[in-house]
Amino acid sequence: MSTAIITGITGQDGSYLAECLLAKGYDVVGMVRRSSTVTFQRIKHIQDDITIIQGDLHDQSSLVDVIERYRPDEVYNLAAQSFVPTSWNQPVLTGEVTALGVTRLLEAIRLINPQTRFYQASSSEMFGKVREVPQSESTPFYPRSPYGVAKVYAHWITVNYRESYDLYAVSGILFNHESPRRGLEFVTRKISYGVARIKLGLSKELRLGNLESRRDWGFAGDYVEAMRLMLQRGAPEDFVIGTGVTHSVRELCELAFSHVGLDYNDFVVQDPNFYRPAEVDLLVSDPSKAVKDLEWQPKIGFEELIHMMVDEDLKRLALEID
Ligand code: NAP
Ligand code: G4F
Repeated sequence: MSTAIITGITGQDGSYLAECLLAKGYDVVGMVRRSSTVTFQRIKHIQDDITIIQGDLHDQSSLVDVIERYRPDEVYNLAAQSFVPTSWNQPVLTGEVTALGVTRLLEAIRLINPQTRFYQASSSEMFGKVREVPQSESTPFYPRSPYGVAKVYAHWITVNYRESYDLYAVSGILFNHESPRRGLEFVTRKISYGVARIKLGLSKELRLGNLESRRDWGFAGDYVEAMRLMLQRGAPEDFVIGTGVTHSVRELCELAFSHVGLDYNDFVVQDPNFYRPAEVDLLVSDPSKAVKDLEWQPKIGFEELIHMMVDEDLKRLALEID
């Protein structure tokens, strides 16, 4: 039985990846940081099937301890300060966790158990002000936020440890992926939750930022399978993962509101407070390498994804007000 450590197991992707690995028969160890309240909402249904250990990407000795204790076959580094706007308010923290945290983890693996296979959660935000359309593994990076800059560092340190120390270390360059477990601050969930609140009479408007920016949105449950596949190959390589289709935030609003019989024009208010100092206007992937070499395909399309998120939020809120 293989042992996998997931950092960021309490996050959206961590919870889906844990389910995916448990279904494949792995021993799953989740690293969580200490907090004053429990953050296990997304994993409470599988808590009895996994091992939880405390550790923090800020703290080298906690990472050494985790690797020494479990000597894992695979490590999936999903932990990060992952919200782009926060990276302008907390640029140093973002760099410490999202960039240097990766070096700390790679060092722990290199020194203690170099045969461990390592997955780094890289991001399409690294393409930023895109140099070509669509974006593939060979597209140059031009990050537009402290988060994007931190992810570029994390990407290259992963490549560097692979080339310097012969580690099986790979980087998955994932485009936006969403689900009913997405944090409430990200635009898809902000909209699905906002639509549900308006439909149930709990809110009158939804305040958003730039409606014209375009993203390649897929379903998180599909994307974690690609992470696993990247660690099962003969040689370590990086992959772009996305749907190859792009939509605007405005289209997302139209779809989500019309799903419950409403017109978004009656409720969406554009609020400059949600504009970013520098925007990523357009992201769209070329996932052909993953389709060919990983035999990976997204199963859930954009419309099904947004309907699923709105339906889940309606269900959850209806239970709360019952
Ligand atoms: P998420 O829901 O924000 O989860 C982030 C996780 O990191 C949480 O479990 C969080 O723990 C943990 N964490 C934060 N700081 C930490 C620290 N100092 N030490 C240890 N753990 C820490 O993010 P996600 O959407 O699942 O994304 C997973 C990863 O993929 C992230 O690295 C993200 O940047 C990257 N990514 C995401 C997407 C996407 O569209 N979702 C696309 C490309 C790349 P708490 O629960 O305690 O906060
Ligand atoms: O949902 P978002 O906050 O996601 P963003 O910035 O693309 O980042 C997410 O995807 C990355 C992969 O590309 C990950 F690496 C990262 O960790 C994160 O998961 O914003 C999407 C777009 C932006 O252009 C933003 O300006 O939606 C636009 N937007 C418009 N109004 C808004 C809002 N975004 C948010 N969060 N809130 C708004 O009110």
